[in-house]
Amino acid sequence: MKRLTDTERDAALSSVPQWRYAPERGGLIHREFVFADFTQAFAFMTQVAFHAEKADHHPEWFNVYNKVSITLTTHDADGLSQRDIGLAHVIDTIANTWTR
Ligand code: H2B
Repeated sequence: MKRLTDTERDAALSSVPQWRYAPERGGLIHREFVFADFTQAFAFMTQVAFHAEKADHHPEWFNVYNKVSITLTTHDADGLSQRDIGLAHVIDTIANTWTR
């Protein structure tokens, strides 16, 4: 999977406006989600995990109680690829069924 060019990246980022791009951290995107409680946060993580495993593209994430922060990057592309953008879209869709 190849890394997005600067132009491709700018276009892709505008399709996932709630994700922040962090070039200083090696070219990744990140977003924090807040749920009603731990049960909802973990249900969200479970749905994302099943999708990620099927797609063989996995989030780097950190959970404390009702918060989940997620980082997406593509190691073999050494930066952001279309797979990160695709996973961000799926994660947003899943989160929309849980967030208030
Ligand atoms: N997930 C993410 N987010 N980035 C990767 O580069 C990646 C992955 N690589 N999941 C995959 C697994 C790779 O290690 C396997 C062998 O396909």
